[in-house]
Amino acid sequence: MTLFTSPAWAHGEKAQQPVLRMRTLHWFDVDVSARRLDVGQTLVVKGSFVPSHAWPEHVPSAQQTAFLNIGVPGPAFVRLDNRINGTPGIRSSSFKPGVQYDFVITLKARTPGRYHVHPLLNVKDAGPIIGPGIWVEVGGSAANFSNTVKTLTGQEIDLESYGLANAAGWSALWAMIGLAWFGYWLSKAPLVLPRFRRVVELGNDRADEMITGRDRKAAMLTLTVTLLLVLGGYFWAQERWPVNTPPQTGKIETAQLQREPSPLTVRMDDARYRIPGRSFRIELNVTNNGQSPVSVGEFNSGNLRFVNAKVLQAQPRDPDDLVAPDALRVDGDATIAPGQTRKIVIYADDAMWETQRMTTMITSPDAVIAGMLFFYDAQGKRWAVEISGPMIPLFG
Ligand SMILES: [Cu+2]
Repeated sequence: MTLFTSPAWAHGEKAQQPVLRMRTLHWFDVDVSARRLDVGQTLVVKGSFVPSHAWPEHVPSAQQTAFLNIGVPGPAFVRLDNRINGTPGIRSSSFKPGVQYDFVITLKARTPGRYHVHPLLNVKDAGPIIGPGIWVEVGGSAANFSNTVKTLTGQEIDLESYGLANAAGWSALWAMIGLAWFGYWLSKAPLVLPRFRRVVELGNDRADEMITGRDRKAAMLTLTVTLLLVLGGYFWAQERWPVNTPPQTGKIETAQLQREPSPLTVRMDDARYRIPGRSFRIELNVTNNGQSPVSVGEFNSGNLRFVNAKVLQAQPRDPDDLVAPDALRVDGDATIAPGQTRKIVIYADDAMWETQRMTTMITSPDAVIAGMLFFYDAQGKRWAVEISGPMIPLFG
């Protein structure tokens, strides 16, 4: 029982290959408007993601077709609105590497319970790529939930039950016709083997002799009833709902926001993961073309946040929030002055590498890692830079 109730296993976020977590999307600033709410109340999930430049060759890219959604087990919420850089996210879109997309998803709580709410991007042919999860508790009673909308023709409908009887009725009708057809042939038992033997005996040309006049009449009747129902159903629906539009399946282009160009150029020269120490050592070459000195405040990779406590204060919001508040350290002088180009060495050391099963990256045939580095100046202004490159595992 414990196996099934253990919350950390809820979505298999740990089961996703490290390469998928580190090199597809960098999620950051993900937050929810409330950690507790009641059925019928609104929950806003906000955050940003940047598709990686190091997107693996074998994984279909978000540049093709992708759709932003929320990952919670079951229909616990309904989605009221979904914006990415201000563009409505009702339809699929495509997302370019290196571009920052800010999203706002508005949900309404539907069923009471405790949910690990994740933003996720469904990438066509690749599957869902999941962002960080936050626990949200929904109280109240499911009976208080209502989900009505006004259609373009001014009709008020309840989406919880709209069209349900219609769909159930048609499904039942078709199932009955199917069963009747099946039943007719069953009534002629024995069926499969004896008839097969007859076919072999008579030869293919004369096998039709087994089909009687009554069989032909039954087939004709079934065909006529089927066609009449299809045609009748069509005319009935046209008559009853004269104005209708098909579900919209086209793609939409997501806007790109004007952002201040980054003054930083960062090259990853070397990355080594020391397995016994659960320690990532990364050598960087940083150029600061900005006006103010900057230092590294955070390394974010595969939804794990390694924070440099000297620069940034960040605490886990709940026990499953993957923030290590003091796990990033910079060797020697951490500040890069304006106009300076310098090598710095950072260490991201935390048991999270192990507990979140990131260490299986050493078994990947393509041991390339990627992550987001966040630089801060003294005023707290932040610059995000992606780094990527090959990683060498160290076993001792
Ligand atoms: Cu989760």
